[in-house]
Amino acid sequence: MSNDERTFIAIKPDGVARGLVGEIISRFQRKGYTLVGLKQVVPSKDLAESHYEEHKERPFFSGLVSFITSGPVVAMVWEGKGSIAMARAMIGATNPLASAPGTIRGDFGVDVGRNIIHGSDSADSAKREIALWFKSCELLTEVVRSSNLYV
Ligand code: FUP
Repeated sequence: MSNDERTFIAIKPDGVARGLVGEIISRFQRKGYTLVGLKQVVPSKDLAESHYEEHKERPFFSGLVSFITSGPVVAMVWEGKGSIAMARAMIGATNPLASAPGTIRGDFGVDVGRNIIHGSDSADSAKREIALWFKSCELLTEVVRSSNLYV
């Protein structure tokens, strides 16, 4: 497991509108991860459809795309040991009502269609989503880590 594993995280329009950006960034920082990319964008329909292409046959797809394009999204890339799986654990289950308290969705949400945040579910998804949302020049190449975080 490498110390420079990267994952794509997006705070969805509901999370931004509800003022949860600082809280969410703080959780990843306190865990020990490093923010290597950050921007706020209102995603285009093309970007949203590509991001969620695995769900294009699902009944909730059009509602999901219209929601995700309805306002600003805070797109981020976080780096650190085990970041892909750990971010998913910190985010919680897809349905906030099934997410344990202590997770982001478990602490702040109640509706699957307004579940605050997205996190890549695998190394392949992380690679694909980072390339979809960010140009390589928008990501840090030389990362200064917190001291005393790794052996
Ligand atoms: P997750 O990886 O936890 O974000 O969940 P999925 O990739 O399975 O689903 C992507 C998004 O589709 C969810 F964040 C919310 C939405 N969704 C629904 O609106 N209804 C559903 O029944 C399932 C997912």
